Formats: sequence, structure tokens, C-alpha cells
Amino acid sequence: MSAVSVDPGVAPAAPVRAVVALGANLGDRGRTLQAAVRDLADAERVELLAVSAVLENPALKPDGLDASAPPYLNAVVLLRTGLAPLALLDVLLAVEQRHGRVRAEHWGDRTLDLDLIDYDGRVLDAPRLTLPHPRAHERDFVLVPWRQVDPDAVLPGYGRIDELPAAHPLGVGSDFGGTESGGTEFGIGPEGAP
Ligand code: A4P
Ligand code: MG
Repeated sequence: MSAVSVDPGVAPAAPVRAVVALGANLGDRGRTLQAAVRDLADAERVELLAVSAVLENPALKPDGLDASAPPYLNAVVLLRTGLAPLALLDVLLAVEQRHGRVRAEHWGDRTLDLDLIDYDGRVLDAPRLTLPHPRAHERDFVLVPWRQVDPDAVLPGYGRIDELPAAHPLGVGSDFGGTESGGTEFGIGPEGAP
């Protein structure tokens, strides 16, 4: 079945599911991710359905994995929202701002990055928003935590996420060993989150 597009400015008739990926490689990364999850849960017309574990992995830069950059903590949350896609993106950008995000360099180090990975299984190519997120399909730091919270998920245009080959695996080697995926897991769920 081919994916259905969405009007970025129009709220859904009934709340829909969305997938958001969180990343941080500067500051107190764990605390920032936890606070960001709480901010999302508190946002109007946004309900938190699930929070993945947090995985630590090396920074991916335009030239590949960069072991000299501070490593990232990454996680994924599932939401239900009555917001239009662009309104949800604005919530994500506001939460990033609240946590000191500075935009200086492409794929530069950051206190917090929130990416809208999927919105109701829809596709979109608008100036401010591309759905699904154009690089999600090749990033284990998105797919591994997403699989944890929704093993049957489908990435529009790419298929089931548990069948996607990963181009950018989570960190391997002595610094990042430990779990099935090669990342290090931390808990993140804020108190009261399901
Ligand atoms: N935008 C368009 N589509 C979307 C979407 N689906 N979700 C626009 C979020 N934003 C979307 O993003 C630039 C603009 O993209 C936004 O203003 C929005 O209108 P940005 O956050 O300012 O810039 P960025 O994040 O530096 O660029 P980009 O290309 O979005 O980078 P990515 O893909 O987010 O990658 N390595 C590890 N290990 N873990 C990470 O999480 N993240 C990145 C950033 C690089 N390396 C990483 C990680
Ligand atoms: Mg981003």
C-alpha cells in the first residue's frame, strides 16, 4: 500500500500516533533527555504513550562516525497528538530552545535534538518538514530504540523497521559495548510516564 500524504497545517480529525527521536551530546545529557520527555508529556494536545531506553553511541558527522566528538545519548518516544504536523514540529523546536540548543554547524554537537520521525504513517515534503524523517531508515540510533517501543512499526516508503538494514550502527568497541545493539542502556522514563 502506498503511503498517504498529509497537509502539514491541518490538525487531524482524531488524535494520531507520532514518533519522536531525541538526541543529546553536550551538557548533562541524561537530565536533558528526561526533562525533554517531561516537556513533551506536558505539551497541549500531546500524550506520551511510551519511552524507550536511552542508548549511548558515537556522534555521526557528515563524514561518518566521529570518535573524537562527545558521544550521544539517543532515545525514542511514542506520542498521541491532536496537533497538525507543523504544530507538533513547533513544539519540538520550542523544547529544543528551552534546553539551550544552539544551531552553529551542520550535524554539530548539541544539547538537544528532537526529530519528528513519523506522523501517522504519512509522507510529506514541505519546506520546514519532511516525513518520514529522511535519514531515520539508516540510523540504528533511531531504529533500535523505536523497535523497543513499537516492534511492529512501519516506516512509510521503507517497510517494517525490524527488517531494515542499518547503515550507521550503534557504537561498537570498548567504549560502547554492552547490549544486544552495541549501545549502553540507561533508563529515562520520567516519573509518571507510562
Ligand atoms: N526538518 C525537516 N524535517 C524534519 C523532521 N522530520 N524532524 C527541518 C525535525 N526537523 C525537520 O534541523 C533543521 C530543520 O530541519 C528544522 O528546523 C526543521 O524545520 P536542525 O535540528 O536545525 O538541524 P540538524 O539537526 O543539525 O540537521 P538535520 O539535518 O536535521 O540533522 P539530523 O538528521 O537531525 O542529525 N549522531 C548520533 N549518534 N546521534 C544523533 O542523534 N543527530 C544528528 C543530527 C547528527 N549525528 C548524530 C545525531
Ligand atoms: Mg534535527
